[in-house]
Amino acid sequence: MKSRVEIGRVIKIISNRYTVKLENKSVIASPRGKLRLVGNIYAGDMVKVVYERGSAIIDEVLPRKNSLTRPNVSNLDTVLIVIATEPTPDLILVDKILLNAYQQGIKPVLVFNKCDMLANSEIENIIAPYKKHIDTAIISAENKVGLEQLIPYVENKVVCLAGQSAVGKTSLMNALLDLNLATDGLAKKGNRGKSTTRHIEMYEALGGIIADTCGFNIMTLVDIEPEELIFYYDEFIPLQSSCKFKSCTHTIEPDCAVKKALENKELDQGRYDRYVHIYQELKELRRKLYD
Ligand SMILES: Nc1nc2c(ncn2[C@@H]2O[C@H](COP(=O)(O)OP(=O)(O)O)[C@@H](O)[C@H]2O)c(=O)[nH]1
Ligand SMILES: [Mg+2]
Ligand SMILES: [Zn+2]
Repeated sequence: MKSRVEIGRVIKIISNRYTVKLENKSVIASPRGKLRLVGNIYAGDMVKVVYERGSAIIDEVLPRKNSLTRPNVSNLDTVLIVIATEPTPDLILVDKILLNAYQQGIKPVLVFNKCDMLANSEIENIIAPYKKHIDTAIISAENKVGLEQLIPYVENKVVCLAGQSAVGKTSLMNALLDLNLATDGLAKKGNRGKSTTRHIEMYEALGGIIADTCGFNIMTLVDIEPEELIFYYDEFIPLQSSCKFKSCTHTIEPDCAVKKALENKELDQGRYDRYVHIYQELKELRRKLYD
């Protein structure tokens, strides 16, 4: 007799227990063979589940659309990059998360939280350079202000929250789950917001699912060749052909159109300075790897 095969999404991993959300129910499943090795199954993975002697077995992981690591999450549509009035925004981290999102084909949205603590004009000044490149939202998770702006990025999507500690990621997730409760009554309350490498859980909200923290550790690094970094900065691309050197990295080369545009205040200095910082970090990393 051929056994029943179902396809579902892994939404919770605690040690070696995997919760798979199937069409109408969730099951706790054990992985087969090699899949049992830690790190082979990500939260967000679509998997084939078969039943043997009444137990659910994860038989296969379907190809991933994209992924972030440590904690491992996959098949994301949106990453909400959270910054806040305090702690002081770490914009280098924001840019690294952005680069990871671009590289993986995940839509990034910059969310400024704790808007109750700072004048709107000051918040606008901080996020202005980003507005040319990505969608932004100004919110207060605690006071549930501005959350409706996030609905299009969360509704029926697979989402993760990323950003420094204490910016309000868990508060935002709780607020989104409450929004869920208010709109369709399906929110699953409970032990929310824990996520380590051994315990990662995604929550159902607005027809989609959300992970509290994704790929945080790895975002201190970006897996991009230093010379390829220029292609991730859309404002550099039209200038490249005006640089003296075709492969100009816009750092130390003479007759650089990007540096000229900076002098003319046509580009954002902060964003450029962070580009140089990340470029040098990538160069240093490669030097350490290959020297
Ligand atoms: N004033 C204010 N504080 C907030 C807001 N959202 C979160 N917080 C506070 O920020 C702190 C860190 O929040 P948390 O959600 O744990 O941050 P996480 O580390 O990013 O998950 C907590 O004390 C929250 O109460 C907000 O909108 N306004
Ligand atoms: Mg948290
Ligand atoms: Zn240049």
